[in-house]
Amino acid sequence: MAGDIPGKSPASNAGHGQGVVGLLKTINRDEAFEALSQGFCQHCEAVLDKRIHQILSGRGSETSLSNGEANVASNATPAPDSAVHCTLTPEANFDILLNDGLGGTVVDNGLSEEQKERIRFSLVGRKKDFIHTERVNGRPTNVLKGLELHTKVFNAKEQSRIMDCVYDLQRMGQKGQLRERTYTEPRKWMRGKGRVTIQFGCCYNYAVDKNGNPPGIIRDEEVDPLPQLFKQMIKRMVRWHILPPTCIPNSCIVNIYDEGDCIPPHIDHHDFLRPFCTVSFLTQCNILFGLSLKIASPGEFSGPVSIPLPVGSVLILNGNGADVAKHCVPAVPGKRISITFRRMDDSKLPYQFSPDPELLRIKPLVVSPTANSAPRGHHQKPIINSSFVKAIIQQNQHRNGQVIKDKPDRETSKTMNDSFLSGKDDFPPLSEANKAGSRR
Ligand SMILES: O=C(O)CCC(=O)C(=O)O
Repeated sequence: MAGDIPGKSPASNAGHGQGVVGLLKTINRDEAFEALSQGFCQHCEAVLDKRIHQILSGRGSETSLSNGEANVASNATPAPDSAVHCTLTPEANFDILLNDGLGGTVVDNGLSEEQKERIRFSLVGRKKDFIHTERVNGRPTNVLKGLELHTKVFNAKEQSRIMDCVYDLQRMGQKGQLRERTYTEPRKWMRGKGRVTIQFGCCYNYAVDKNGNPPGIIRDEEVDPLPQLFKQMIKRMVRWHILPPTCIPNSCIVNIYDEGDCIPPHIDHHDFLRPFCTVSFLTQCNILFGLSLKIASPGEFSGPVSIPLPVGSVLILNGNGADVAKHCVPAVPGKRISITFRRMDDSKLPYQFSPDPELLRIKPLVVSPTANSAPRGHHQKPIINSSFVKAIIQQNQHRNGQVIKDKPDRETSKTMNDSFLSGKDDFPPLSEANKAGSRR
């Protein structure tokens, strides 16, 4: 782990307890986690693995951060002679381009697809403890209970691939190449009103339509089936423990917002099961939640809770967060696309609907020593040791909820508000775009 960091000479990293160790002391736990969770060669992974285990079993003092790798050499998998130690690998090297679960045999840059998936899985940020108390039927109620925000689920390359797919679908819709009710592009007759929608799996009716159909799924109407890439997104969300395997989406709505477009306050129709989720692209914006959301001006709303939605993130709506609080997206600060994935209630399925076999057999990623079945060739031993991944996940779980949940309510609320306001819990710093959004 004594490798060079760009801009730092090896000399400046060495001795006097300064260098990397000194730097580590200057950053907080989350930043240290980020710095230590990617890009190491297998030898250094093994060093980290051992240290984490020693810390977990209360024996952290046996190997301090400064006493080098010698202590663990016997347990470490030696790096191939040609290996470059500790090059901080760019995120792109963990690219799996939504090929999740396709096995551990393909090796690229020394990492199999399975190893890359496990690294990506371990890097997902999970915030599950949103709190905002309002009185419901006279009782103080956390109206956000059930909301979860999972960040860094789709990386930049994947987002761009998904956007290319959406643009292709939009072009097809504009040319009349999709089924009639799949693509809807309303006339932009006033600010906030131009959001384009593309529906797959079922035709959802927002309001009583010209045929007198009430809001909900129109069972005798057909739209196009879920595109392949969207099924891969669903697969990822189930494999990465974001959506439960008991509620695999079989429909979705793509929302294409131009700057200034919005989605007004609503609770999603119960023709769709809970949980459901929305994935964000292109521009970070805020989603508002509350028992009562007010119209401030065309496209603009106000409400008690505003949650930033980073691009590449997945917001899960469940429980009170889906059914007690309303939500809305006020006029967005720039072009934004979201995809809302929902599972239809079996009794509301379109008459012509047939389940997609690919969506029936998705299983969540199993995190166990045997799951790490990477190729065992001389230069292709697993770089990510499964126990290391497990330790990271335990750390993630610890950091993201389980511990905080056990605290008394008042303290929990304070902790969450503090961390929320300070931008912790995997919220990236607010972008300029979002600052504009948060003025609302
Ligand atoms: O665009 C979003 O993130 C929210 C979408 C939404 O609320 C919906 O599709 O019902």
